Amino acid sequence: MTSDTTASGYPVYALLAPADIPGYLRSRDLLPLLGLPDSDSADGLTVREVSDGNLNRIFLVRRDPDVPGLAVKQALPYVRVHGESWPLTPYRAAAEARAYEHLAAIAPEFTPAFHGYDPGTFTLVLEDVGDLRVLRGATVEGASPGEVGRGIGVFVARLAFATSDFGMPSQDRKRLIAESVNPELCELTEAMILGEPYIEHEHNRNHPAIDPLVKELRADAELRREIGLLRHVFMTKAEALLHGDLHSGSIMVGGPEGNGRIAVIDPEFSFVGPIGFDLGLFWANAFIAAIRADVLGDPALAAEHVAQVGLSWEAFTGEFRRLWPSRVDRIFDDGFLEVFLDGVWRDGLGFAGGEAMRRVIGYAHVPDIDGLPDPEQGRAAARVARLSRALIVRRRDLDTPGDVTALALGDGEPGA
Ligand code: SR1
Ligand code: MG
Repeated sequence: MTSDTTASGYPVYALLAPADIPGYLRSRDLLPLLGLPDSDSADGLTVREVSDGNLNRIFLVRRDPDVPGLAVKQALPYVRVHGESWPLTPYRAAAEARAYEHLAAIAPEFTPAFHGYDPGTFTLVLEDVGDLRVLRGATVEGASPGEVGRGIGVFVARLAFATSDFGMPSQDRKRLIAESVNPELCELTEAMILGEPYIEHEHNRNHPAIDPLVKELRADAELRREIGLLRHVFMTKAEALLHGDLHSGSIMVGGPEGNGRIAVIDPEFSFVGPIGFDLGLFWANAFIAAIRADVLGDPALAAEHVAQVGLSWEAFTGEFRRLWPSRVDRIFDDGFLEVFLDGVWRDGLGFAGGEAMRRVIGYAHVPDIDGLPDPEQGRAAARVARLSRALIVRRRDLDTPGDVTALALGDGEPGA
């Protein structure tokens, strides 16, 4: 190890500050993307830090503050929430860059333009999609989700089909699996979503109103067995390249109603895994949004959020079936397809349960619930936890989006 290398093995690198960004873009010859000549001083650029989430610094760089320019995203060498006490190597930026390259080729209409990766500073430069809104933020403000689920269903189907054994020859697929391994972030997901919430762990927290319920859940042998099965599916089922963190904070939508452009961002958790994981994360956050709306006394909005599950499933299966005749391996026949899709549905329900559960009893909570006043916050947390358990342990009996709608909106006993 040299003095230029950290104890974790990655090179020492400087963290960017807003004042560094114009010079940084100049050094990378990226000023022409902003309509400036290479030789420009870049002094006139405005830089705004919009860092969100736990893992990165993000800067928006514009010539005109009202006209989108470029986004500069740098991986931090730690998880932000605990200061620098939770180290994480910045190599996830390389995983994110790889994922963006695939997304740009497979689903460009759902992806911000990708302008390159700098391995020396673990920094990506992307299209600035700052004129869109983060779906979670829009949801918390009470916006309708519109039909965002349709777009997400098509996005997941395109990515999944193209990078599965149906879209790629077998040897190419093996190379994709090897190139896309993302050990550190997979381990984070295994802990955050499919591990820690089910044991006593210092990372966990919950609303005090659900203390007795949380105790019950951690002593629930059926739940523990099923989360173990889902964890193992996550660890071993290399079906297709995933986004890997497809919650509503990773989806940007155009317009307050969400009916315009959809841009999927932050694919740093990308790896080859079970397709139901991407759908499940999206569904979980639709359920959470629905429960939020319901406890705030807006059942019509709650129904719109839950409807995203059916819309995305319909769009996913529709696009997957449309692509099916182009599959590269004809040993897989139409009978196989039905069994395969059924497996994706049930994996998706289980992972939705895991994702929703961790948002109320694990480490990374969401403002959809934690931003609620009391006593609604405690009631919402209890509903999310009960619904999550039902999705995890009853996923084999829940056959249609209608079945889960009934559960989520409180018609079925476990979610009520
Ligand atoms: C410690 S990181 C917590 C969460 O943030 C990311 O967006 C992932 O969802 C991860 O689980
Ligand atoms: Mg993220």
